[in-house]
Amino acid sequence: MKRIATIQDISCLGKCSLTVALPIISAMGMETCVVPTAVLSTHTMISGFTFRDLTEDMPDICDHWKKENFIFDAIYTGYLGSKRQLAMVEDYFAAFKTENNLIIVDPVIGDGGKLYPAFDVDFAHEMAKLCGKADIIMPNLTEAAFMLDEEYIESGYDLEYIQSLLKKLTNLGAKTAVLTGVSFEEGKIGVMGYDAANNEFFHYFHKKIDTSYHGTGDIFASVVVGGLMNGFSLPKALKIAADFTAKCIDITFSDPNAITYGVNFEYLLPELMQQLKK
Ligand code: PXL
Repeated sequence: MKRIATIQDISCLGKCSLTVALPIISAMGMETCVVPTAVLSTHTMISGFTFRDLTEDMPDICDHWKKENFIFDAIYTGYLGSKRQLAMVEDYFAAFKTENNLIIVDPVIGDGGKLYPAFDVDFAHEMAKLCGKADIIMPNLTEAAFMLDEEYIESGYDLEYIQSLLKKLTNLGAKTAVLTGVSFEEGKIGVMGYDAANNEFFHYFHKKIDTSYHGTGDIFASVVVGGLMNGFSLPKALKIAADFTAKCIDITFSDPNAITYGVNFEYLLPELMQQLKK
């Protein structure tokens, strides 16, 4: 059984970070080891959230795992709360990177042209440094713009612009960069990736649903991790993840009784399992 370590917060209610990564990656057949970086009552988009910092536990967990010689097939990071945590995550990479495993960084710092409330431009630059240590990074356009000091362009950009962003992202040091939320035409949205070693671009687009929900980036990234660990190529894992995330949004949007702070991914997990058999 493959073993994944995922380092991100627990938002007790809010369907994001560890509360989606853990069920999704486990359901996809992997042992999911969690490093909770903080406990929040909800994600930071709901006002009044509580926050207990678990930074001090991070080095101890790392040291214990190292002492016991645990190995991981992937290390996947999501929302991280401070520069100190970024430095500690680098220690995890140093401790557990092997020739055969994957470091996957989802640089969760913002969306819709804005950084999340807890972050500033300086943090974006530090996150860019962490991306330099990864095999695969998966920013959205907002995160890419902030990490690269580029202007955020919401729409109307062309293929050349996206390709140049992808090249700049891999110039940070990551082997492969995937940009999410890319849209060249009305009604379609998807992902575009770049494998720097082979100078190859790849993409996948699907129908755009005109709404957004919190946590869908974490769902997407978790399914990509699970897909890769199931032996799918990155383009195939991206397709599975994009279709799954889009369907989660679709069924939530069309349910008048649905909650508004996240999507109903749980309902679709059995269908995701079926995908793995194909
Ligand atoms: O979904 C990303 C995310 C994860 N964790 C926390 C967040 C956010 C986005 O705002 O606030 C705590």
